[in-house]
Amino acid sequence: MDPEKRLNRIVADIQAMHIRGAGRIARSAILALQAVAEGSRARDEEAFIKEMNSASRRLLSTRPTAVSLANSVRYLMHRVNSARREGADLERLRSVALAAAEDFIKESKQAIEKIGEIGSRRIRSGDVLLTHCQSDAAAAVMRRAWIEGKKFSVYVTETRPRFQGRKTAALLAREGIPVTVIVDSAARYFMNEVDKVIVGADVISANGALVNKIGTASIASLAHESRTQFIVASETYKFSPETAIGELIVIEERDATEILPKSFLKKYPKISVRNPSFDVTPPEYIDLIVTEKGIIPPQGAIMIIHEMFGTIRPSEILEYQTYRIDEE
Ligand code: RUB
Repeated sequence: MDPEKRLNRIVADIQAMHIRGAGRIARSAILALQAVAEGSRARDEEAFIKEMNSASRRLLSTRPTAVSLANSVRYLMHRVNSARREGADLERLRSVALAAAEDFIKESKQAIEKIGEIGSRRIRSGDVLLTHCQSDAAAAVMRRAWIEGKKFSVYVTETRPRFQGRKTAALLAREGIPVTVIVDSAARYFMNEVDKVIVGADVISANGALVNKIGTASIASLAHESRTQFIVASETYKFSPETAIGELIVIEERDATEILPKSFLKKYPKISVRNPSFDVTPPEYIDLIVTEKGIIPPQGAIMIIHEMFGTIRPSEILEYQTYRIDEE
């Protein structure tokens, strides 16, 4: 497919949530940049970088909360920009971009495997789990534990308004795991039966707070109230370096029609709708975060951010801000 068309298709699919989930969004953005690099007709290095920057900005504007998306773009463009600073020519820049894309995809898939392996050690036979939304990382933990022969069951919230829980339920059921689907508001009703809540992450902030699908924070507070363990499964590229320098995560608000039909909204034009897609779970409600580098308490988030991005210096802030959407 023509690279421009491929980019447009991926941008549209992320926006319409045909591609969704923080990890998949990041990998798809990388595939789009790979297509742009491969098909670029730029005549010199500057034109190539300009083309890649413009594709990066378009991708970043699709889901504002997804730090995984920003970090994946940053990962690839940091390698391209560093090569340029070292004097790489056009063909070298292209090959650096393609190698970075391949590495990101390989490493992000390995991270999910590793999270499955590490996280499954925290699941015991007889456990009753509860999960919210659809997360590849959380699913990897449950799948791995099941393959290892542990017997447990899972409550899956349907996850209004987009019902991602149905997909999770189908996925777990296909593995043979006993699954019970509940409405989101029944979480309190069942929480006393639950041993562990396990969810994925869209963002982990520097203070260890979790940004994940709307409803996660209420479930975490219920778990806290009933002394139920709350586990987050998150690849380290979902940790946000911006939050280490005081920025706040932007919470995406989506269209009213995800909640109410158009006809209803038309009939009652005075009714307003708010539809935030994510919420923030404070670190006090989180027992542990399972990453591909090991298990950390939420207070360890800042260490991961420092390890990944270095002690963030002003020059580095500038480099990553190059890809901020509001710079256009
Ligand atoms: C999906 C969601 C998921 C995280 C983690 O939200 O909140 O829990 O993205 O998923 P949306 P993964 O459906 O709005 O994208 O572990 O697969 O990255």
